[in-house]
Amino acid sequence: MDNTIGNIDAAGHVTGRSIYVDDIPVMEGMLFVKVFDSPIAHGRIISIDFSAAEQMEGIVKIFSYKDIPGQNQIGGIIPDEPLLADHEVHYRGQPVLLIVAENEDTAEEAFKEIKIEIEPLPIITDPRDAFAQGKLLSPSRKFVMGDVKTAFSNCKYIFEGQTESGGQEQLYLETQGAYAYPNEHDSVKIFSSTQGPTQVQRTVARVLGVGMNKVEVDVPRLGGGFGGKEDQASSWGAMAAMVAWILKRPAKCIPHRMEDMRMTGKRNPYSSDFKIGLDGDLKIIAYEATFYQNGGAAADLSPAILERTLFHATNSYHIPHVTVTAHSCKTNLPPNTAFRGFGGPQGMFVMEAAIDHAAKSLKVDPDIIQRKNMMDNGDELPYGQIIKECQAKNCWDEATDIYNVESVKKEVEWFNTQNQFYKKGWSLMPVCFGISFTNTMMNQARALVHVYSDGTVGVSTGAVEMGQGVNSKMLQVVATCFGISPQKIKLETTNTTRVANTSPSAASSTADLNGKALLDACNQIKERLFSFIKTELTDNEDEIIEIKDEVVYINDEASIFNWKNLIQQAFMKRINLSAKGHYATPIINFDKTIEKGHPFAYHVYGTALTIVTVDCLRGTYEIDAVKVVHDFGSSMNRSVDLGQCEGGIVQGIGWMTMEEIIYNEEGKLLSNALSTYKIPDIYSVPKTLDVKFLNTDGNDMAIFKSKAVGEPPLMYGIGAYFAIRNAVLAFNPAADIAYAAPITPEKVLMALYNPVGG
Ligand code: LUZ
Ligand code: MOS
Repeated sequence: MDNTIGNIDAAGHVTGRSIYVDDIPVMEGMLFVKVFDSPIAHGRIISIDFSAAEQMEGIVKIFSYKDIPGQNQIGGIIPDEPLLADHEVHYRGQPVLLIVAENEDTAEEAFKEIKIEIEPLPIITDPRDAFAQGKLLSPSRKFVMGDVKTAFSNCKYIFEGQTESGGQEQLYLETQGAYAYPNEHDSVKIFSSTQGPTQVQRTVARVLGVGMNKVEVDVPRLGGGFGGKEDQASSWGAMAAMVAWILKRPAKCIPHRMEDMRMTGKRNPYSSDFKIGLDGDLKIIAYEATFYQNGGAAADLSPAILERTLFHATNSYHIPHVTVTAHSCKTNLPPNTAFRGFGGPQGMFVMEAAIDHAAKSLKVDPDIIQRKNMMDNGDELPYGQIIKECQAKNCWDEATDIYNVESVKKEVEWFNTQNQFYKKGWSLMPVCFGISFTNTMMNQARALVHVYSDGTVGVSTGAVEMGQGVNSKMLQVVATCFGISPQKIKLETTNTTRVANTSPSAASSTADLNGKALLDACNQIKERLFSFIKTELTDNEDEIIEIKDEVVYINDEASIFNWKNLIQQAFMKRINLSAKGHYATPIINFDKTIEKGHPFAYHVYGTALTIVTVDCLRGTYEIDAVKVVHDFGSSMNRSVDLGQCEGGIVQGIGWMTMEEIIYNEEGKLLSNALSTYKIPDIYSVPKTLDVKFLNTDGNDMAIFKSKAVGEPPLMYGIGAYFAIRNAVLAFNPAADIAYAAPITPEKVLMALYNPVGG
């Protein structure tokens, strides 16, 4: 495996040559589409008057729901979300009208001329309030293993508590957006910034009332997705496509940053209750949790996110008796959606809080309880899957060993005795994350490979490049399989006409699914080439043929063929040099009626040590170090994998510490710009960030045994919350600190001096 290839997009990115939706040369006569969104979080629309706006010079038309030719429906899992509001609005920022203008400035002017009258209805922003009023987006779910009731009655220690975790803005550098133009035969082509080209295609077809074959979606690449464009790219695609299709002119719909922030959903905030029971040996015997997910005003992906919360509710621990329940609560906020980790982080935070709470109450270090309860081979997870090839203890033990956790503990303690106004804290955070879409059906992919007659190769897959480096891995698959130079291979855009019925690039599974489909396609071509070689050169069926560095070897000896003349001659003999590959993950299954099965191809493991310093006069803090041992399997691209790991960690720390989404009681987003919503910058990232690759064989279900890497590292960031909390407690042991993330500097400052004089 060529591990030196790095990220093939790097040079394009740093020189500004990489192409995003807004860089695509547009056609003459392109229209701008601006969304007029609801200024009220919940209400009945009494009247809308856009006549003055529509008459402004440069305004071509203003669309309402009445102009939608097909269904006014964009809900992916549950059909509960209109593209444009009809009689009611359910969140502030909900699209109501589309202003179509010759240019952007005119559209902005017209926006101000639109009058909307809305009769207000009660606004709910809190998931527990929604639950109390019976407002649910989807049926509640419950995973059960063993018998918690009996188990709790046998526990020596029982602790209960409540946790809160906040939302998180995906903040992709490139905002949402689409550019569409009408094509012949009543069809439309859309360039979309989406993780899910097929999702956009399906939604556009539904909104236009045409077949999916009339809708072509093309994705050059994304300036980040992080889950925010798994489902929510569809509305922007549909808006641009509808305008283009009806007005027969090219149209672009790209929101500005603040529009994107106020109109789109974020990571689901959760409010949760936990109950944990331990025996005298600190073995966790029973665990119960109830999750109240803040879903926002429509289901979007929340029902699937809810499911993953339950799958990861016990993180890396084996607990014999578990009951976990989850409710997807309907509130008047923008529909919340996928964000790296997809509910997993929310579930794990509660588990870690429960352990921390038990440890503090019992006056032991949490890592004693964590290590004692770590899962191992043969353990059953609450959803029935039996753990195999477990690396949980290996990662943990290697981390505590190579990062010298025992001496870190002593150093932190020493530092804290020596410093009055600076305190350090540490934590250990294990992670076990399941790889596969939890919806078994989605675990499939296809790829299309053309070997051109000059020996160069064009590759299309369902994978969307969003900075995560998947195209680099796809290129490696082809180069390795064919034994040719990466220079000969071109990765094409992701396009629904070339590769159909794609699953979104999500769930950390993109390289596995598309890589395996691609391998299937390449192997088909290779088999045809090898049988051609056999007919040309030998009659012996037992010859071993290989291509290395573009030279064909037969029984380890270089033959007269190299890649280029092999392809030329195969073409002359009319050998098919194109192939379509397909892959569907074997083995996996899940039965929702009993909530049991084997949903994941495999799990990814790791452990993070986090050390922080809190400034106890200011409430500010620094992350001194995050040191990780991570199970990459047999990494096929160490620099891409390392980049994913580092990025995930920093993003997880952001979620847990500084990124604070604030809506007021009217459902208005207050943290609506980068001045009020802070994400980690170069100053707030860990001063030291070490990632040790655990040496393992990897897993056959992973592409080239190189394990999925997109989401699992994000959850190491949870360690930052606990490390900061511990530092605060070192200053003020009486501090009453809720298990509520993010633990912002403001909250730290309050906790340092609360109760006052404490
Ligand atoms: N998307 C999805 C995901 O539809 N299903 C999943 O299981 C998932 N997991 C992580 C991220 N996105
Ligand atoms: Mo995702 S949260 O789009 O894998």
